[in-house]
Amino acid sequence: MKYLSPFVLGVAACTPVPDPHSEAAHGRKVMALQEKFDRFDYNADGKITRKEAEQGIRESGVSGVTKEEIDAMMEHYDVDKDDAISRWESQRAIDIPVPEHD
Ligand SMILES: [Ca+2]
Ligand SMILES: [Ca+2]
Repeated sequence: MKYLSPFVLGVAACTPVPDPHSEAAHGRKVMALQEKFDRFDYNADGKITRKEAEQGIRESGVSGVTKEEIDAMMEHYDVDKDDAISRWESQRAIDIPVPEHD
């Protein structure tokens, strides 16, 4: 199973840092994630629904994302299973790495 992470993908793309584990790098990641989160949260209710995630991925220009990959992503991030990714859930994703795929 492949886990897709638009947050982490976007963060990685815009914040190349020499030491990804430093405090400063972590701070930058969190800041980049906040921006990403706000961009994906189209109706600004503090949660990213599956629909918003799909729209965000599409508008990010990420192609070839399947429905199954979005399902896996939502499942991975949506800790409390309310079918939406809350801000704290997205922040948690930074501290708990997304499983690597082959
Ligand atoms: Ca929303
Ligand atoms: Ca949730």
